[in-house]
Amino acid sequence: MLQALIFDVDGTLADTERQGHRVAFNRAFAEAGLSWAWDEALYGELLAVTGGKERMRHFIAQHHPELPLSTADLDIFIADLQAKKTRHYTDLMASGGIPARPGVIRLLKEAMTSGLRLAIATTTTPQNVDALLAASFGKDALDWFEVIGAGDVVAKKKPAPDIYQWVLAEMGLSPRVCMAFEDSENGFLSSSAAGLPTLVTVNDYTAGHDFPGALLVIDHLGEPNQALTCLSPQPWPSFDRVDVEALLRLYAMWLKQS
Ligand code: XBP
Ligand code: MG
Repeated sequence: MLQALIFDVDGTLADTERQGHRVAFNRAFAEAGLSWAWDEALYGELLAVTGGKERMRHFIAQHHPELPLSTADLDIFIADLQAKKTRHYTDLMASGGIPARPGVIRLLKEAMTSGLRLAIATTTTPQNVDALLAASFGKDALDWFEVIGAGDVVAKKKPAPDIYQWVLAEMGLSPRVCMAFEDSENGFLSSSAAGLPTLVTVNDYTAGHDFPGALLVIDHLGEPNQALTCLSPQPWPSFDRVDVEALLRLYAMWLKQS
């Protein structure tokens, strides 16, 4: 029986990358006196690397190998930039935030009413999760999630399954009684490798990604006045939004074939 829903954060709960994290990175670079600026196109490419510290390390290796820093100094340099960036991100959230994606708050509340347990499995930092939830989900939203698996709580980030495995262990659940919600190829690979059936809501950075075996690939979870579009599998019984009843149908179909 389906017991828990485990949500990714960035790109899934809210579309935080383009106007949130990317802007925060650029403000951190400026604060550090660096001329670096990640435009929307470059950021889309850099998203292939999950984790802000890992992404900056990749960017430096690719675009600024000339940086005269020893390995130890580079670690310190990146950690300092990430601290600056996290402060800028949480300030951005506090000053207006990024809205929850369509249907997310509705489904979370319906899931709680139905007795489904909720958790988060994300590559971003716990501070960023707290800031987004407080700004865009309401001050009690932090209590909705039994477990928040975030950032460096695991050594290997998505697409490795570690963060989902950590959350499952904390909840004492098998992956087969849970469902994951993701937005990106890295996230989908992570939840799938951990054995969870996964529903994907794409965004404009991930619409071209592949999600073989996903329960459903849709543009968003839908609202009564904002019907979703199903991208895969076609044809899917026509319905305008994902509610708990739809999740249970998807889960039953997945159980039968898995
Ligand atoms: C998305 C990420 C994060 C953010 C930046 O996480 O990969 O790294 O892009 O946040 P997810 P940090 O989709 O798993 O929620 O700078 O805090 O890493
Ligand atoms: Mg994501």
